[in-house]
This record gives sequence, structure tokens and C-alpha cells, in this order.
Amino acid sequence: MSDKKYDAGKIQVLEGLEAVRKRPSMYVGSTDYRGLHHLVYEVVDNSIDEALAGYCANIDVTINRDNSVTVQDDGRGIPVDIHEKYNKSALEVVMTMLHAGGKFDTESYKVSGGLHGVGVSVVNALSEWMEAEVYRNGNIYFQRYQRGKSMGDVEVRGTSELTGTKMTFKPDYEIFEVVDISFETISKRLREMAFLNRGVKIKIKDERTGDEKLFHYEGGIVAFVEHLNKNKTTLHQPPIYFQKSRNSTQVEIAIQYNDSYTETVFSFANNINTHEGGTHLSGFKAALTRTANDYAKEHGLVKGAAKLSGEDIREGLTAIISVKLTNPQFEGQTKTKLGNSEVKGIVETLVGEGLGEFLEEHPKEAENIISKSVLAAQAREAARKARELTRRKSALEISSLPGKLADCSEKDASKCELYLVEGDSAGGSAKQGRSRNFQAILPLRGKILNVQKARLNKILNNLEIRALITAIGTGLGDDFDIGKARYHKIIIMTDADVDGAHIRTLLLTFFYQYMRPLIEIGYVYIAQPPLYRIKKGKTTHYVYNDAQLEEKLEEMGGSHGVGIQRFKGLGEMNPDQLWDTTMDPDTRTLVQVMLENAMEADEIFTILMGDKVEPRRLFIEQHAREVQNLDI
Ligand code: 0RA
Repeated sequence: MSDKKYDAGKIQVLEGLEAVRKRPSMYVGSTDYRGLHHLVYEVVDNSIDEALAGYCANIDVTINRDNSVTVQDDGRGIPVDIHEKYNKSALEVVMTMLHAGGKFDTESYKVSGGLHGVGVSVVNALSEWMEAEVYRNGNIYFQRYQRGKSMGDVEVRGTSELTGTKMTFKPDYEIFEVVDISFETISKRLREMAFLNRGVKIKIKDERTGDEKLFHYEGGIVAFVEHLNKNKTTLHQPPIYFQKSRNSTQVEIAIQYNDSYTETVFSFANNINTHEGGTHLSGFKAALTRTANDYAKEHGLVKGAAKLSGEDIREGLTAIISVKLTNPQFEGQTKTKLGNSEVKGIVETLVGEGLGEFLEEHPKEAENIISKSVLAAQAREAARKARELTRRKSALEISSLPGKLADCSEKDASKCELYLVEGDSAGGSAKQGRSRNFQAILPLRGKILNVQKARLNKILNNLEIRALITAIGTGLGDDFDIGKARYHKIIIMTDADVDGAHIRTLLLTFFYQYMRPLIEIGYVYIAQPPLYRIKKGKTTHYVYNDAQLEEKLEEMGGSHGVGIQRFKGLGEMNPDQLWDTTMDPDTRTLVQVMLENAMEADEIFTILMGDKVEPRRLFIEQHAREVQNLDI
């Protein structure tokens, strides 16, 4: 791949950039927070490609004070020679023409990208301005663009012995609803990139705050798995690792079991998180199930013809499957399902051989892993019985919906909302205040079960959880069916205190572990109840935090004659107040839960509820101040 010589003539041009500005969502998914951050990933992907081709070791990302972003690498630099067909520099062609770039010629250059691989010209089209600087041939080349159009020819701006590419872009506020780049969000993605591309040094700096981080993992996805398991008790050390290339497809797998009951398997194709799975994941699962069953049978670890299911064998499994291929086919609702059929066989063979060998060579670890699966199988049988009970009831009669649920009258799920409300008293207010046509209320009492410490059968015996599952209607785990969702908005409404945060974390963890597609499709939301009511004469305002309170008071000319009420909890609001501030679709603010938030909830949960004391102590120390603020 890397030894094919690039020449400007290989670049293909398909469409103009106006198309991108007209329908930005077609190219970056959306014009909200996600789409905005997508721009950064797109530019970084190009540098990662250069690293994968073996020419670049360092990538520096800087969020500048004006929310523009700079991505600099020490690769070969984008070519600047004249493209014959267009009589323009290759740099300009890459920057200003859609689908142009060596990148799209799979022969000369390309590994990563895939879903993102729309090209840097898309970023340029959606930026108020962009600047490219290329270090190459001993020179520094420069070109500036505005909303995708070049503002002059490529010019030489000096000399340098370095090579590389530096891109700075300012997302266009005419296109994006939000323009604030999040250090946290970008950091998470960059860390993932560093795990998936062993050895690459990725630095991020935030000029607005001075925050800085470096991501560099010589261990690659082995380090990734260790990171995911860092607060868990593992069954073997080090993680199991396999790698194999066939034709131009490269497969890498890292596996490590822990003593929990949950499955944490992430699959990637060309560095894209394939949330919907695909052929690489099926190959992996098939081989894992077959190999573990073969081993169990041969060594008399299961009785007679008993079989361990895939789910049993994946209990307590943490794994990363990463494939890199030249022509990835992405399918599915969110285009995150790998479709290339040849990949399944490659992964299946690799995992079958590698895992078989590992088990034979490590009998003690093998027995630990298999006995855990056997216990899981026994629990599964008990769970099946409990689940059947839940399902039978809900399928047959409406009266089997939980007694605590105040359902709505609308039957079209896309119009229906389910509020999960902390406590019976707030639940009562919500029931009175709601619009009963499309809003249903389910009050949840006390702490819901600690889902991470319990196996599924125990979880299903918990009444609160049962009510939740029945109300939502989708079932869970392998039986999950998004088409059966009874509401397309599931809104978590808890107090702004520690208990509220705890219940929210518990619910998110539960959804993440057992109903993940609910989050992926964007059905889960968090309500934002106000913190203060400000009253002056006949006018009332609600504000959601201390900064807003100050702002409002200033606007009103001070606090003279102003009544301020601080809501300690939802229960303190009367039904009308609750409707006006938190439930009325015209005035409320809902925060949509993204997979990353839920993943984080799951991680926090492990820290707080897991068996290890040290990470818990550290976490509480670090967060003590935030919690105090929450709880005044
Ligand atoms: C096409 C061909 C070559 C390098 C690149 C593109 C390239 C693109 C980007 C984007 C960000 N950083 C990049 N680094 C390199 C190879 C040119 C050669 O043969 O020297």
C-alpha cells in the first residue's frame, strides 16, 4: 500500500462543494454537536491514514481560543504538484473538490476513514474559513479558503526541513447549531484512535483552558482492553492477543475476562466503532462459542450433551475486535455495521485457532473461564423462566402493565413519552401536571437494583426493574426488539442532588447494558428541572443553575423585591410548576443521552459499586467538590 507512488493524476472528482453546504447532514450526519465534532475526526483521520501508511508518528490537535481547531502531523505532506486535468495544485484539488484526494483511490493510499471518509473538502465546505500549510520539498506551502472556496493560489511561505501537514479550520456558525468544541469529547475519540493505532502519539491541547493530554499506547488494543478492565478483577493476565493479515485485510483481537457478569465487546472497522456489529463480530462470536464448547466437552467440564450458549461464554468478557480493510462496506440504520462477507471467515479462523491454543496451553485459566460460563448457563435457565413470566403477562393484557404506571392514551409510540420519575411524591405531581394524551409517568422508588453486581435472573426478579421493562415494551438482552418500544422518548427525571445523580447513573447503566439500542437510536433523554424560581410582582422566571440566577438578577436590576425559591427536589414543585418548567414540550429542555454518556455512567458505576476500593477512594476524592455543590 505504502510503496505505490502517488501522482496527482489519480485523483477523481465527483461533485461540487455547494452540495455539501446545501445538505450538510448527508455528509457529516447532523448539524448538531455530533456533526460539529465529526469535522475534527475527519481531519484527524487523514493524519491517521498517513500514520498507518508508516510515514507519520505524531499528531497534534489544538482547540484554539476562537473555537477553531488545528491538526498538525509529521507525515509526508499533501502533494502540491499540479494536477494535470484541473491545472491546479493537488492540495487545492483535495481541499476544494468533493471526493477528491489520493484517499479515494484505494490503490494508492487508504486504510482508515470508512464512514468518515468523506474527505477534508467536506470540512472545508462547512468551515467559515480554513487554512492548509504543507511542509514538503524543503518549503512551506500555504493556502486559505472561505466556506470551501480558495482565496488565492498555493503560495510558498518560507522554507523548512520538516515534512507534514497542518490544517486549521473554524466551523461555520451558519451551518452548525452549536460551535463550542468539547475538549472531553475530542479527547475520548483521540484516545480510542491511539489505542487502535498502536504507537501513534496523539496530543491534544485546549488553548481556552490550558488543558493538555497525550495519548500513546505501545500496547495498542491490548492496552485498550486493560484500560476497560482497569477497575475489575481479571481472570487472566496478560490479555489474549491475536493478529493476522490475509490479502489486504488485517485483523487484530484482544480478549480479557473479568469476574463481572457483563459483556464489553467493541468492534471496529477502519477505526470506526461498528456499534451495529457486522461480519467481523459474527465471526468472532461464532468462533468463541464453538471453541469454548469444544474445550468444555473434551475436558469433561459440561455434563453430557449440555451446551453453553454464546451469551454464557461472553459473561465477564472484555474484548476489542479491530479490522482494517481497503473496501469497507458499511450498512445498517446508522451505517455502523460491517458488511464485507469475506471478513467473517478470516476472523473465525483466527480466533478459533488462537483461542484453542490459548486454552490448551493455560488449563487453569481455561477452567476458570469455562466454569464461569457453566454458572452463567445455570443462571440463564432461571432467567428464562423469570423473563417468560414478564413477557407472557405483558403480551396478553394491558392490565398487566405495572400498576404504578400512569400510561398515556395515545397509541402511536412515536408520539409517546415515558417519564421515569424519582420518588412517589414527584411522581404524583408529574401525574397531575402531565399532558395525559401523550405523556406516561412511571415513579421509581428508592435505589433500583445494582445491575452490575447481579446476574440477569436476579435483576428480573426486582419489581422496579420489571415495571420498567414491561412499560418500555422492548424486552431486553438478546430478545430486545426496538420495534416494540412503546415510547420514542424515555425521559429520566431526577432531583439535582446526589441521590438523583445516583438513580440516573443506575438507569443509564441498566439501559447501556441491557437495552443499548434504545440509547443508540436516541430514545433516552434527561429532563432538566430548574433550580430556582424567581418572582417579582406578577412575573415568574425559572433558572437552571447559579450562573443563570446571577444573570437574571442582574437583568432585573438587583435582588430588591425579588423572591427567590430554591427547589430542593422535584417534590417541592406543584403540578403546574413541573409542567411549565420540565414537561411542557414548548418550554422544557431535554438532553439527549449519547452512547458516550452511558458508557461513562457504566464506568463510574464500576468504580462506585465494584470490588476494588482504591479506584473508588480516588473517584470520591476527585469528585467530592462537585458532589458538595450538587447537595447544598
Ligand atoms: C496523498 C498522497 C500522499 C500524502 C497525502 C495524501 C497526505 C494527506 C494528508 C492529510 C493530512 N495529512 C496528510 N498527509 C499526507 C503521499 C505523497 C507522497 O508520495 O509523498
